[in-house]
Amino acid sequence: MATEQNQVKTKNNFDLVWDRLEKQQPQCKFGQLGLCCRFCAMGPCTISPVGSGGKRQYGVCGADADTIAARHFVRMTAAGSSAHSGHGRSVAEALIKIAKNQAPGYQIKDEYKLIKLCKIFGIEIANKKIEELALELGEKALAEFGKQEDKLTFLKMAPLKRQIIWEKYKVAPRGVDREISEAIERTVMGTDQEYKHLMKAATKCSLADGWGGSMIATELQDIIFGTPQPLVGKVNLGVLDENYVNIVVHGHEPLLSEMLAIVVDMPEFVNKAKQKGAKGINLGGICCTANEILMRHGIPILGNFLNQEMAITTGAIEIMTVDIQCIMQSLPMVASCFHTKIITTSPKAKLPGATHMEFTEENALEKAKEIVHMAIENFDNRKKEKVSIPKQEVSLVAGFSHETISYILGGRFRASYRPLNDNIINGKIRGVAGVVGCNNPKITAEENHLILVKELIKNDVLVLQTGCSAIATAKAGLMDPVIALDYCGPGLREVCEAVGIPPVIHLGSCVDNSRILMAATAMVKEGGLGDDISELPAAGAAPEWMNEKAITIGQYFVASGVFTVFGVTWPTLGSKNLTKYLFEEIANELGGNWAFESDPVKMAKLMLDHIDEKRKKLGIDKARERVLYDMAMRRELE
Ligand code: BF8
Ligand code: SF4
Repeated sequence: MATEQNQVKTKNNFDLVWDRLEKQQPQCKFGQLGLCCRFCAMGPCTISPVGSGGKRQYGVCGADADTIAARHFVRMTAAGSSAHSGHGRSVAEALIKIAKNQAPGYQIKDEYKLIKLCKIFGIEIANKKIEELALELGEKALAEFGKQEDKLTFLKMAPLKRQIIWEKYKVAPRGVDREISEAIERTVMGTDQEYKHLMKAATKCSLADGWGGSMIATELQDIIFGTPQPLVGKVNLGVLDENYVNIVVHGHEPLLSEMLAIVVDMPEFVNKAKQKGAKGINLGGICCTANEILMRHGIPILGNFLNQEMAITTGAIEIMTVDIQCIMQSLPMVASCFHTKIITTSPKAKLPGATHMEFTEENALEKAKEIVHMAIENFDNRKKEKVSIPKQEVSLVAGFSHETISYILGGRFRASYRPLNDNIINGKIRGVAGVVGCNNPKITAEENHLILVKELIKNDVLVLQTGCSAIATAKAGLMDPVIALDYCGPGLREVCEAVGIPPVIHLGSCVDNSRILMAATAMVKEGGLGDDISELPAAGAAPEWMNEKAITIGQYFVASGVFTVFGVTWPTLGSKNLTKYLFEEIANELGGNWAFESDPVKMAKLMLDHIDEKRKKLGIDKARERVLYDMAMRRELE
């Protein structure tokens, strides 16, 4: 393999993700159906798919299709939860260091949110300095990961009815680490082998992500970097500028990218760049870290997951820094055909062929300066003949949070979800959808995101977005209010025009799916739309998912009461029982359930049907019946 890669390099040629996908065909059917197990050395075992007539119904240990598919599903949720929660833990540790004055360059930007969070965590506020509060909150947040018996603090933010459901079905999570560890323990050969019981582990460790690790990441980042406010940004590869030194941040944790955002504007570095013949320094982002710095600084986004290699092929990037999650190992190989340097920065993640420059909160400012300096030096190595930047770029409005939605709708002095609820009740807005997740090379260039979101807004559904899905629709102009309004149904359009929001709202990165949970909770608490998230006319979707993290997010949406549809492929299809449980029976316990639909138009229909069913149950379905005026009626009205 190494030799092959070297040959590729010398030919100045490279494979991209789509080429590699093609070379992987045909992909293993057992794996696709969740019917392959390698959990012990009696295996690997594969189970004959239902209807194939095959005789292999049990693994060597006797595990059946239900157990094998369920164990995989549980491990996916554990992996996803560990990834988001590792991010949340880093932010809690950073807050502690900031409070102790050990993190030069960082500060507490949202004191209001700090105090709000302190109250939630039961911290006495009176007569304490901001640093003391930050330290106490950081320590309490960090302790959430290791709680052995007590339940997670943020669970009590959920609607009361939801909390009772979690208690009743014994899925209210304890410490994040404990739930992840137990999930993996239960999947070890010869341990938990009853698929519904295994699913409880998946639910607990997913809820520990949504209402734990991810929520901690989101809320504490807001304290450190500021709660996002609506702003205008730009997206697509055209945001690169051949006259500038281009630095790209890729990955998930904004701790380093925030620092780079400060350093690239420092006059000493801008002047250095100018001495090299550049007009200045241009910072851009890819994937979720891009969403984070867009939301708070308006720094442009080059693209999402599938754009990471393409970005390098522009030949115009001096440095791409990467930290954790969704980083393709191929980056250094592609970069070796250009002058681009790939820098790994996390103590947790290295890449063969990349330069490792480990970053901590203590050295962040210095490391950011070093990286910017390296980028400026590398500008000399850029080969003009290899530079080719696509022209495409489009503007978007980003920077929404569950709090800013409330301010925008109700006004700063009477911030409230009331106008949203009222417009749902009167039928101008049919419902709300969370459309999130990755993009996947198995799907034609983000087609599913675009078709689904357009279908939803056409039918008056307000769409909340995060992650790579948000970047996909932003690239198509759906987060530019002027462009997007043309795709809206009349009711949604009227509300968006009156309030001044796009019909597709960018809520941030994947850990910010916790903002969707909070927005749904705020809608329930506002009143008039039932007593629980499961009663809302709302649905979720990840039409092009690929990462295990998406499964964890979906499972915590479902376990929070949301009907959730995934596209591309579904990992339990080899087990009829488990699939029936996830697609139907789980709703009897948790109020939400999964569906799988690869056609985005049909996916939209499933979501709309669900929204309409909820409207009917709430008794607000009549409000949507609109009179269609014919010419005679119009004349009469005039
Ligand atoms: O966490 S949407 S491809 S970048 S996993 Fe990854 Fe998927 Fe993008 Fe952000 Ni989320
Ligand atoms: Fe096979 Fe059972 Fe071992 Fe899995 S755990 S590899 S099904 S013997």
